[in-house]
Amino acid sequence: MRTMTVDQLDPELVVTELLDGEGAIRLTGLFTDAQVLQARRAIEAETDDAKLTGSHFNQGEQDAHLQRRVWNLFNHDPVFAEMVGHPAIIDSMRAFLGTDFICGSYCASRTMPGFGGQEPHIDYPYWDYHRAHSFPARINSSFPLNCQATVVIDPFTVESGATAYRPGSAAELHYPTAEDRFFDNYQQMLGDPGDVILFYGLTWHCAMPNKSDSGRIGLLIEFLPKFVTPIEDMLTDLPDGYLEAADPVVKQLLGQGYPWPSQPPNAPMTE
Ligand SMILES: O=C(O)CCC(=O)C(=O)O
Repeated sequence: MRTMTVDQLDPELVVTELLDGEGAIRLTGLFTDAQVLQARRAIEAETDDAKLTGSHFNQGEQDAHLQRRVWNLFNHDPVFAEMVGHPAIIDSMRAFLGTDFICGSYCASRTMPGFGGQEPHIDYPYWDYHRAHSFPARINSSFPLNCQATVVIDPFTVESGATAYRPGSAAELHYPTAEDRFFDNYQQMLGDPGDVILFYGLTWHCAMPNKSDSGRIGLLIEFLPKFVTPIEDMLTDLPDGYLEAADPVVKQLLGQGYPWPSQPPNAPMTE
């Protein structure tokens, strides 16, 4: 996986690497140890054994208690809004998805020791793409309608089960099946706390078994062009006044800059 520091970042390179290259790129050292620690403490507190409820699990996940989720991170510690708004992420997404892109989901995934790994999947066009008949004719991967970002909070190693992916698999929009023999040919998104891995959500990927003796936290962010419906409802539970007080980038990420749907349709935006 191509790796670069913030100083080396060229958003156009992100575009070519995600669309024409492996489909994933690692940006190193975006966040300080203090930010990472603050994020880790918040997720560990939320996913502590004593606090677990059904909302921490995905429906149908087999060993659900070993992959714990915290949804809508905008609604948790302020460090999460800081992280999603990092200029290196925002500049990359502006180049990849257009300047008015939004955030479609922002959650934490904490895999616990003994977690057995996920099924290979794609994140876009969402998890039901195996029902291909419910999507438009000739839907394809020729331009991006999604980007995923993983913020590495605990070391992403082979032992801790760093996300596995099939390089180049986004080139053809296809939900991976057993015939694709994903586990015969994959790489892992290895990274250090504070790194961010960007990948095109059509890339086949999955969390791998956690064979370490501690939890492995990653923050999973989905970005979308402004006109695509988010997968996660991040507005309903926000505290009163949150949006009014939010900075402009967070407002944009939460879809506040986009006028539609409205009745009647408002006039188009001007630059
Ligand atoms: O936690 C990971 O390594 C990836 C998780 C993932 O792909 C997902 O939950 O959709």
